[in-house]
Amino acid sequence: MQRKLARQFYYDMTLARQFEQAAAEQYTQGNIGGFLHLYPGEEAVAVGSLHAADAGDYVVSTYREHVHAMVRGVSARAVMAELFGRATGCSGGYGGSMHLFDAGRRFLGGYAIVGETFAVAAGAGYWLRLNDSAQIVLCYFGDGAANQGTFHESLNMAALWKLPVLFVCENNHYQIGTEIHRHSAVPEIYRRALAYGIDGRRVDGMDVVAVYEATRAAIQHVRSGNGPYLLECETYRYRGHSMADPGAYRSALELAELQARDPLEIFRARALAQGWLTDSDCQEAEQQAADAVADAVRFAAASPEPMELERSVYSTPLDLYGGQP
Ligand SMILES: Cc1ncc(C[n+]2csc(CCOP(=O)(O)OP(=O)(O)O)c2C)c(N)n1
Ligand SMILES: [Mg+2]
Repeated sequence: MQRKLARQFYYDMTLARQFEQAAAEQYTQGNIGGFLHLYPGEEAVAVGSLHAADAGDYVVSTYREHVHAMVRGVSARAVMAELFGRATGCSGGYGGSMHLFDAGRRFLGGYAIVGETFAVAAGAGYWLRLNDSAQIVLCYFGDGAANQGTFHESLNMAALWKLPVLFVCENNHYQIGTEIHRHSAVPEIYRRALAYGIDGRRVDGMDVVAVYEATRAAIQHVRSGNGPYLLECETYRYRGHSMADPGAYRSALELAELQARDPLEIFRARALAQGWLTDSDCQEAEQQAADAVADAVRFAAASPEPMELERSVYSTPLDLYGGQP
């Protein structure tokens, strides 16, 4: 593996881990409102898969999408400011944690509705197909979302029309507090795609290199005009479903076992052993990530509220009345 890519993987996963930790702290301090779904444990999925895509490819994600946006190139500042609901956020402060968006980086959003992403991705894929575009769409979704009707409707149409969509399942084995064997008759999500004539496979989602390689092969399949593909990444989230969930439905033993397969630790050990990275490369990346996160929090806290808020809600701007309704 190239040193440059190895460093990028390690930096991005470290930034992801530290960013989410800082977001949790800011939420606890009351600086972030609404819902907040965090990604620790799942970093290898977004980092490995998005680095296998081209900058011109489109990305559709869920409400657990801070890391996808950042790997896509949205700055930590713009993401943190959006979490704070500030005008400098990537959605102008109107969206918050679940609605990050950056059209310039072809990041077509986080979506709060479970299963919403499938139809958005199929629509974007249809447009690309109509225009004979070489680009594809990467569509992220959770294991629970595969039980939604939109999953089946969208996969059927995507297969029928050979749409260039790579469906990436982030199978963390839980739909809020319900474990996969209790919510899914077929717990291997990739096998559901086979029913629609879509190829798919499973990959270890705790191994960033395995995710990267599997995604490259899957993208090659989709970009060559073979229609959609479903890549299922088996992963685990360390925290509760959201900040409102203490995650008491799973045992300390289960959590400890999965944390022992930490994607950052696995990659760090492998990169050092293979000579892709040195210890000081890793320390430098960790410091750089810590600085970027601290800077993002300072930036968000110092940013103004979205002053246009009233104009987007009321048909008559309040300032016509000198601020009095
Ligand atoms: C249509 C719809 N139904 C229910 C919910 C409430 N809800 C939010 S997240 C979630 C669980 C989804 O689990 P999964 O798809 O596995 O994603 P994960 O949170 O594990 O990443 C549910 C049921 C919702 N947001 N939208
Ligand atoms: Mg899940």
